[in-house]
Amino acid sequence: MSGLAPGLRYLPDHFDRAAQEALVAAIRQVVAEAPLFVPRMPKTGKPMSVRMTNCGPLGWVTDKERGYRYQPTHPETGRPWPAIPEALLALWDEVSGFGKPPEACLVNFYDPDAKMGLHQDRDESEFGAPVVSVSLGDQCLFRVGGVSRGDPTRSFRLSSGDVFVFGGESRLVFHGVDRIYPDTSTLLKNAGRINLTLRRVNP
Ligand code: MD3
Ligand code: FE
Repeated sequence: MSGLAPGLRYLPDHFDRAAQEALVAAIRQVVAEAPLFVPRMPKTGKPMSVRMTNCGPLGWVTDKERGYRYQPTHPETGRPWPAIPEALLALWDEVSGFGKPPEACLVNFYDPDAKMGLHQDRDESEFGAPVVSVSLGDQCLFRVGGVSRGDPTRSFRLSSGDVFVFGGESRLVFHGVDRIYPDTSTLLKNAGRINLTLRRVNP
C-alpha cells in the first residue's frame, strides 16, 4: 500500500467513533448552509452520481458550460461557503506538513449506488500541498493507480474514520471509487458514504 507511491500515507481508523460523530454533525451544519448540488460534467452536462458541497474560502464546482473550477460561492445560492470545521483544520495541521491552511474542503455524498470514475485532481495551482481525505459512513472500494492513466491500479476498502494523505509523487495519481458497500457502517442515519477532501488551491 505505502509502496504505491512516495508521499502516500494511510492512517486507518484515525478518527474514533466519537470524533466521527462530531465530524458528521459539523458536516450536517455545512450542508444546512450550503445545500448539496449535483455536479455536471463539462460539455456533456452528464450528472455525476455523487452529490457535493464545500466549505472553506473556495469550493470545487463543475457544470456543463464552465467546467471544473474553484469559486468562492455556492453555484445555486450564490452565498460564500461556510467555514471549514475546526477539527478538520486541526487534522490538516497534524498531517499535511504544509505551512498554509487548506482553502477548500470538498464534501462528497455517495448514495449506495454512487461511484466516481478514475481521475486526477489537477484543478489546483498548488501541487506542493497534499490532498487530505477523510472517509465517513459505509465502506467503499477505492482504486489508486499511477500518474499515467494506463498505469496498473490497486484496489482496497476504505472504512469510516480512515484518513489518507496524498502528497509528494502521489499528489497526481489517478484514483476513483468503484463502489459503495451498503450497510457496512452505523454512523450515518441515512445509508451511504461521505468523503471529505482538504485542498490547498493557490500557492
Ligand atoms: C489522490 N474523492 O473528491 S478520496 C475527489 O472518496 C475524490 O470521494 C474520492 O477523488 C472520494 O476528487 C477519493 C481520496 C483522494 C482524494 C483526492 C486525491 C485521493 C487523491 C487527490 C490526489 C490524489
Ligand atoms: Fe479526486
